[in-house]
Amino acid sequence: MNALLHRRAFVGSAAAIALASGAGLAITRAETAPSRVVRVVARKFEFVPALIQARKGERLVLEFTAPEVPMGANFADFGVRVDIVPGQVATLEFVPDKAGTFTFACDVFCGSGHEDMSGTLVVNE
Ligand SMILES: [Cu+2]
Repeated sequence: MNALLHRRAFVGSAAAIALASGAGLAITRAETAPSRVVRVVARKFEFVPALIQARKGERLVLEFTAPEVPMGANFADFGVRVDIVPGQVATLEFVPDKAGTFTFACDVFCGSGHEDMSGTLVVNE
């Protein structure tokens, strides 16, 4: 009787471990869904890097910092933008849904070179 109880408990544990493993696998898959992280510095009056490569359908995670003054990054072709505040990391996530070459620009006035402050996003198929 004791042995039977023990076995049943063991089987129960194995099932629990299998369930936990399955759940862990699902979480891992979600976390590792295709994504590309790019750190971009917005400084007077350029984005570094000025060229960002992405892939259509792949989540793009942009982490902006601005060491000098408040900036903005506007990807008008994709309808997304973010404010970049000195001392903080501004994260902008989106999934480019079309391929091509697009311009993004600073949309927060930051000084004499503001109007020319832009970068290029290349989205590959
Ligand atoms: Cu600006």
